[in-house]
Amino acid sequence: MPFTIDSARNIFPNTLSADAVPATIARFTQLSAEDQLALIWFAYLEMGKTITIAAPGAANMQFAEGTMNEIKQMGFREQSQVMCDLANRADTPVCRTYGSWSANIKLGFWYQLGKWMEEGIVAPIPEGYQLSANAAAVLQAIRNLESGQQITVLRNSVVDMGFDPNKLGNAARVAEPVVVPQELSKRTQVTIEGIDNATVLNYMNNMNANDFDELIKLFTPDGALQPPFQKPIVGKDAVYRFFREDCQNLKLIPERGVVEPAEDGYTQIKVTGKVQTPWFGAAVGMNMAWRFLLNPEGQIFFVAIDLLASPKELLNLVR
Ligand code: ECH
Ligand code: GLY
Ligand code: GLY
Repeated sequence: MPFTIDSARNIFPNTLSADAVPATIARFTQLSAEDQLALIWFAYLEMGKTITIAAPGAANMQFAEGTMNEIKQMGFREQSQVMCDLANRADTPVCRTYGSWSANIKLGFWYQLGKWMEEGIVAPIPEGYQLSANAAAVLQAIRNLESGQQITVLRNSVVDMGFDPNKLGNAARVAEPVVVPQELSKRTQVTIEGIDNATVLNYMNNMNANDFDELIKLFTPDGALQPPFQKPIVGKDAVYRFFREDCQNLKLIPERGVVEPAEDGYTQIKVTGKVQTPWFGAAVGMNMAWRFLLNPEGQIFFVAIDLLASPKELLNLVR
């Protein structure tokens, strides 16, 4: 039987992903809005002592500016209410606007609010705020994660806030402008121990160059990409849109991999290595795996990207 997206998801089943991330988010989601905001505030302050976060670019922020200025004009009570609404995923005008934004715009919005909270322009977390026992336990769980997992918890909790985008429809989506691909002469080429497969090397190199037009050509028309802790994004159009909205300026640093034949002339390839996000640069290297399933023509039918449970998993290439 030929592969389906569902059966493809099970290639290299021994890959251990960082289950602590969704587990921590599930506990976080149970907390009150006040606790959620205070917890992120404390986590953010603690992390800020060791890693700096890059300021979002102006191009990124233009779409959030109207809403941010609206919040700036409000009194503290109203500002706190808006922030709680976001954590509660309420149905309000601000929550709907927020829900229409790409992940990076949501992160940039909170980055600015955080600055304004420090400056006293936006309502701070009340001095001496006491986290509930549950919230304190979740904060401790976050402290115990490695940095790549910590920033993933932060990112995913911010992305989950606001009105549910699935209820808004595609027309409402707002993302930062797409950058031009890097000039050919400036591109670096990855090398991966154990891998000389052209599709995999082109995948890494095109992603690193923001060359999404070339990158998408590597996929089959019904091909799919599964981001960490998400369902597969299916079909060339949807994957292309994901690249343009959510994948700019990533740095993929694959290290090693294995290739092996699969059924029906397909090939399965697992690669492990590091990934850096433009928000933290080289300060945070996330331990990642890519699990590719290529069709007999060498096109990508499926690729899963996993955040690994531990650095030890970087060496786990068993089939
Ligand atoms: C304050 C208190 C009130 C509440 C809130 C606050 C602000 C919080 C802020 C948080 C900022 C967090 C940030 C997190 C960024 C994380 C980025 C990550 C990126 C991971 C990317 C990966 C990419 C993998 C992929 C690869 C592929 O091959 C295919 C594509 C793709 C404090 C005010 C909320 C400001 C900035 C984790 C892993 C490799 C799947 C994308
Ligand atoms: N500062 C990182 C970004 O805008 O994606
Ligand atoms: N957490 C990786 C992504 O979906 O962008």
